[in-house]
Amino acid sequence: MALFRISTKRVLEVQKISSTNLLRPLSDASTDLKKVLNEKVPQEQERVKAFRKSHGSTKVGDVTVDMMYGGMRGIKGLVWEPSVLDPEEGIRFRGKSIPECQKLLPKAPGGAEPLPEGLFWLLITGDVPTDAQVKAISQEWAARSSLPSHVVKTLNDLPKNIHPMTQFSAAITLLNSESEFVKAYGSGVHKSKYWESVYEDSMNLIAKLPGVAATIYRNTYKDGKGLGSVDSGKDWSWNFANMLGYDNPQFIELLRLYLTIHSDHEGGNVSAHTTHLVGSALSDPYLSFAAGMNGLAGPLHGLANQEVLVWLQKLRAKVGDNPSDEKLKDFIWSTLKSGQVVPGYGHAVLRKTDPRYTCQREFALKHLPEDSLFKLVSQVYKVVPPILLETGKVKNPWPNVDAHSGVLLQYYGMKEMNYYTVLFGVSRALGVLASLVWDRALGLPIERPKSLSTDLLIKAVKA
Ligand code: CMX
Repeated sequence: MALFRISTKRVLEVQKISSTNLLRPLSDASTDLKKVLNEKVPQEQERVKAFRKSHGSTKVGDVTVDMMYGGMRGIKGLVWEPSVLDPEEGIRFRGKSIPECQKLLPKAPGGAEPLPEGLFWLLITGDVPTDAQVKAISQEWAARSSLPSHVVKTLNDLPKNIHPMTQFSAAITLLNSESEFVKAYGSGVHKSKYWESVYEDSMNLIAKLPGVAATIYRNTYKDGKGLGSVDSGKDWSWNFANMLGYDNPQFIELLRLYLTIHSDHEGGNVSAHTTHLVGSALSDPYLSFAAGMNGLAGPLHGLANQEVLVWLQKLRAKVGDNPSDEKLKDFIWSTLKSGQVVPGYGHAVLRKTDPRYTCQREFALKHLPEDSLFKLVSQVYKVVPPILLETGKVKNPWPNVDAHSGVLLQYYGMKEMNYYTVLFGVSRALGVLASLVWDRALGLPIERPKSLSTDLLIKAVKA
């Protein structure tokens, strides 16, 4: 067995080289995404097969006792194609940073932010799409967007006090009545074809999520009426905003940015890993993604989107607008001393300010520089990191994506903070479902790592 070790940097380099070489854009620039994938899948299957043949027993890391008790931090144990997270630099989607995606991906007419449709194309194919390819995805998602009546009825019947994430997860689970994968599996389709129906389910699910999410929003916070119909001439975010009841072009631009940057954060985070794990049992994409959403609903993960705003409101109530740094510090220390986390700060992998935070800050500097809540968020950015460092235990004192999203939504009138994680969930579908298609295309098996009891671990270590 080859025993040389591969550093994370080397893994990233290899990933960059191989994706540039092998996931080349198709020469015909087809706007048919499934056709594009049909050509890529066999190439990629061959590449992985050859790689495993030559390096299948090469060691890529060690596992320590601390890693086992410490949430598996740092264990390289998953393959995830759409994105890789560098601790210092942040996320790269198929090798492209967020500023690169903002520059390269197609935009809506007159818009400045990337269209999430383009990001999805990039995540699933590895290619930067053309305007025509992105337009085709907008149209395809519009065409697939209708909701089955039992899902709408169930959502309409739910009490308003059910948390929006619970409603979201329940509706996604119920959507599995529509699963093409379930039908194909039931009819005995060969496993080499699984990815095709997983692709269909993924496209249908992504297309239906804005309708599900908007129904939840309007039922929970508005009069339950007024869901506009989907316009196939408009993009996914425009239609989502319209169904939510927002027509401010700047809010729609924000939504495009928001839905792009929350999409994927490599494979180890709770929502991504859960979707991948549940999918490995050949649960269909609806069940797999619903499981991932139940993980996103945790306060240490996606619910931090909501928790940041709850915390900021408490902060404001306590110290008022324009507080001194000293007053802010006292509040932050009181949060820490009461055994709570400062939401929106820290990360399991990142060791710098999250570029997803930075691009939202840039959006705020451009569109709402004088907003008082934005000013408070900026002051918190200055004051929190030194305090977290002073605790001596927080590995990353810098803000993550969740520290900035709420203030932008508040500015445009979406005040219902309990809803924010649903928006995160709609976006997260793009990354985890792109990955799920590749999981089945590459024939990845059911996931089943080995666990040990403490007694057995002590024995193993002594031996
Ligand atoms: N406030 C207070 N304490 C924090 C902290 C924060 N923002 N971030 C980490 N810590 C603490 C941990 O709770 C841990 O304390 P104990 O040793 O007492 O258990 C210690 O610092 C070490 O933790 P770590 O190794 O730095 O961080 P982890 O990898 O264990 O956890 C995360 C990462 C994100 C869960 C953590 O930083 C946190 O709870 N942050 C606040 C919640 C948040 O913003 N979550 C969203 C993350 C992004 C996302 O998934 O959407």
